[in-house]
Amino acid sequence: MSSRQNVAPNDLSAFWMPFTSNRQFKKAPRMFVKAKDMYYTTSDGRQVLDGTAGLWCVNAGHCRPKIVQAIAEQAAEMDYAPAFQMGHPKAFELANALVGIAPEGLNHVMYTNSGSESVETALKTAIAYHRVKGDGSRFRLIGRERGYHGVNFGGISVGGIVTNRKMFGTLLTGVDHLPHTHTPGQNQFTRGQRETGGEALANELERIVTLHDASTIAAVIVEPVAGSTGVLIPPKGYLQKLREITKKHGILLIFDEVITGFGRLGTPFAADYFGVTPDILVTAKGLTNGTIPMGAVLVTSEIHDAFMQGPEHMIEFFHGYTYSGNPVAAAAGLGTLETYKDEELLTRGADLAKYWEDALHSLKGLPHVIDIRNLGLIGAVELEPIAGAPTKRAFSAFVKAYESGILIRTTGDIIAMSPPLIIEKAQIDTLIGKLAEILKTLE
Ligand code: PXG
Ligand code: PLP
Repeated sequence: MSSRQNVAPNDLSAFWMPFTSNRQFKKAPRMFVKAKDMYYTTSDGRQVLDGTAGLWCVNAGHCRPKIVQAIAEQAAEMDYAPAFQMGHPKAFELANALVGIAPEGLNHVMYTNSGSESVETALKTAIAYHRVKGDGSRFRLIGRERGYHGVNFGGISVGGIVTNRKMFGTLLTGVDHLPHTHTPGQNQFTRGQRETGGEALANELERIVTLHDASTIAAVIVEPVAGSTGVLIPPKGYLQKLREITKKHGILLIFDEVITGFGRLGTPFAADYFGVTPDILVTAKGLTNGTIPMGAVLVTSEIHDAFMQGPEHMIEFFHGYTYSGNPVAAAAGLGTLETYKDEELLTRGADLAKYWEDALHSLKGLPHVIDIRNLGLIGAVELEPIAGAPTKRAFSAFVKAYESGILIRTTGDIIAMSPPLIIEKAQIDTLIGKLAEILKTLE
């Protein structure tokens, strides 16, 4: 078989790339052709240190042997089994393994193929749960400003990013939003969670409940730490208070842990980090280390059991995907969880978090840096936008970073980083050191 890995495709026009400035990219493409552990190799043969775990998903680092082997063996042994009315062992094994590492009480798993599908699954489950319990008037979904819950209709409806919403018509009805937890102009350069303001922000839910009445609200969905909109760290007490209010009113609490799941904060899930257990936990990304697309939605026995009624030959929940629990994806998930376990990666971030925090905050004082935020192994550096040209300064940092051998991510004028959990201290020094040099050169 011939290797095409260093051959640049000669026509880039057919692939309409996702969330990409297509015309700019195709004039000066950035291509990765190989990856191993902490590094990508570019099509021109350079090594790039991965400061973002791909897109927040390669938590164990790249091309890890157990995952590669699990995928190869499963693809050769059985490629696909029908997802509806048939099973195969690995989907069940993986569900058990997930329940084993999940916060207590989250005992049942539904599979999807992405974070976006996991979100749709969670929202539909929440509404249907109330209905099977005879509480069909609970249909409203409450999201949050600056929330990201993927790109499907339910997710953009509860999400809070105007560019992801404004082009797409009426979206879902019956949706309301909590205020976001960011306080620009105050609390800049806070390390980790800020001490104050958490309860007051969570109490905004009481205002929404008063407006709509609790009896109409099915669920509240939040990211424990907002990732995509620039790493917004909730103040202390915020999630605890949201849990208290939702419980009091019989509203389900959904944590979207697509980014925070699988060790990102130094605990298996953010639910563990904050000591708050939701009714539904949404995952994807790190579940298969970014290899084979797969998501999982974990729910309590109370939710699962509510559906298990009526004649036994009947389908209990009219929902699922052709590829739910796909054998190759399930094998990838098992190889991934094994790798996390062997190398204690789901808690490794706890040991590195302080070093990561100090490194990030060493950028304070550099040109254009107006805020730095961090928690676990997530970090963000917010830049002052160029007047009249928002996003331009951070995007220029991104391109310069790529050229100088580090991969960072930008959203607006915020630089976000979330390295693979195998990162070594010396690599943190390289990542932040190179970023510092780049910040000094920005227009
Ligand atoms: N929920 C959350 C909290 C996410 O972060 C999704 C849902 C959707 O997952 P899928 O697999 O459908 O993309 C996400 C995804 C970025 C970035 O750099 C973030 C995501 C995806 C791509 C880029 O901000 N988050
Ligand atoms: N569209 C059509 C015409 C289909 O037949 C199906 C599945 O059978 C779908 C969409 C949904 O695809 P998936 O199950 O992969 O989400």
